[in-house]
Amino acid sequence: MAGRRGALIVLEGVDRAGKSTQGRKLVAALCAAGHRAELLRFPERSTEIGKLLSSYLEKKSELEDHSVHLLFSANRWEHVPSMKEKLGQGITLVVDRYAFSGVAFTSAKKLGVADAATRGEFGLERYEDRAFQKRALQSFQQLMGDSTLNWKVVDASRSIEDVHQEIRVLSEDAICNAAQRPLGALWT
Ligand code: NYM
Ligand code: MG
Repeated sequence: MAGRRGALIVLEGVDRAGKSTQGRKLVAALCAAGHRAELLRFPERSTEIGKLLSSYLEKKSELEDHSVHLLFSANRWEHVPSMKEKLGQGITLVVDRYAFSGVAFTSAKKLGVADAATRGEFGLERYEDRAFQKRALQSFQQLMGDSTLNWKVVDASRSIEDVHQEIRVLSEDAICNAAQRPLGALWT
């Protein structure tokens, strides 16, 4: 509806939970239902900052932990102006990871100094091992407990289609509710 802002829908979770598949299907379904919706993902690897992050994740370069955390954050901030503009125009944004991944993955790192030896599994990106992912999941669970945000937990172990239907219904609700919340509140 004209004058209404779009919803900011963030898909969070551990690696290989199916976020990217679901994000693509969700945007396609929302567009088919007549909404204006676009897909974004973080890290967004195409910018200068994104390239530094991509190289780090691919283990082609080393970066100090605090600086890499801030680069992930900067990579989100460099997109905030265009995100706000789109939301203001009524476009719903489906975002494959956001700041919660930033917290969950950095804190998983901190918890894991003792077993850092699990790294180095050939062919995998940094962080993509069982022990690390388990700690990231614990971190996500903590974030959900503390947060006043509107989290919905979706069981991703079901079929792609079942998960999709649940996310689609939740997203339609979020789009209806978006108009009632001021845009500024999202970035405080
Ligand atoms: N990641 C992602 C972080 O460590 N911090 C962040 O702020 C974000 C957004 O990047 N293992 C990590 C989580 C993933 C990795 O993401 C690459 P993807 O979705 O596989 O491209
Ligand atoms: Mg990945």
